[in-house]
Amino acid sequence: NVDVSKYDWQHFFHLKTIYGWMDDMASKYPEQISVLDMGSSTQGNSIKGVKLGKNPANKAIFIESGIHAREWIAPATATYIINELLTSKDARIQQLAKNYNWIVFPCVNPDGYRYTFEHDRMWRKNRQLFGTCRGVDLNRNYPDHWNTTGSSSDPTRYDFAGPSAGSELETQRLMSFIREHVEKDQIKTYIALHSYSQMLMFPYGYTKEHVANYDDLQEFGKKAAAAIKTESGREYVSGNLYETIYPSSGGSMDWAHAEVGIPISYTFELRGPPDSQDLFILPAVEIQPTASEAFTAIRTIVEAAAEK
Ligand code: ING
Ligand code: ZN
Repeated sequence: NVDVSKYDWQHFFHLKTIYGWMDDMASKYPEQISVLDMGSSTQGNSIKGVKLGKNPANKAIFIESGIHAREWIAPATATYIINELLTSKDARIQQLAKNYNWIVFPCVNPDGYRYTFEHDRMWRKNRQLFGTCRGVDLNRNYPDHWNTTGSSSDPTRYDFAGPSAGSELETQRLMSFIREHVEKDQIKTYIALHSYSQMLMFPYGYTKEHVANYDDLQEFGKKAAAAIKTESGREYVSGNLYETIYPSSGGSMDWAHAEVGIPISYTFELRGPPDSQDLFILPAVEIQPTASEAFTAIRTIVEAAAEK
């Protein structure tokens, strides 16, 4: 059993604790938040999230994190955002909680996330079995120019795209959820959280060609980076994914933007540690400032898009 009263942003928590905390928040704030379930993963873990805000007239913002198991700062940031939207005294944040619905799934790769707590801290993929090795990189498995660049057909590799586009149950769960909710919930913004590199990126990952709303996405990204700089002094780079980090296909963001048509789509690379060999292992004291600046960036993007 899990003591969810101990949930905070000074520690990293196991999947069960995150889920227990979400249940706890839903019972504390039943008017504002409900728990959602996309269904089960390959190994039978639920993919749980929350919906904040119940005004059916509101547009929605969708946040996905933990697609890569070892990037622990991403789920921690997602729960920080949930908590801020529910409890902040800041009028600007309260406005955003009132004027938008927020759908947040902190651990879209629950098998991998558990594995990093229970066996191997540096695991990235899901835990699907392929002969003698395991794991598909779920952020290479989406059916948009699948496995055309920056991914691998070799199951032993960290960036294995899977045997076919959308082959993985976790991918299918997220795709069905988005397809079912995009119109119903008016999802206009899609944010995927990763670490590390301090980047705010938008599509495409698979080509350097520019998306139709490139200028808007670049403008919002630059504003968000400037807001982070003001808040913490950290430098985040903004740009299209292909030219900013590395060419890569089959990511959830490209799919959400190009196939589903969600106009405002970003992948954030959050902080890495100041000095370490293990760039995915962020000291827990960095959770609060990292999560805070990420939320600032998201708010900036949402507000900038609303003014257009
Ligand atoms: N970076 C991302 C990765 O999946 C990315 C970058 C995002 C690629 C979206 C493709 C699509 O490699 C990390 N750190 O995981
Ligand atoms: Zn990642």
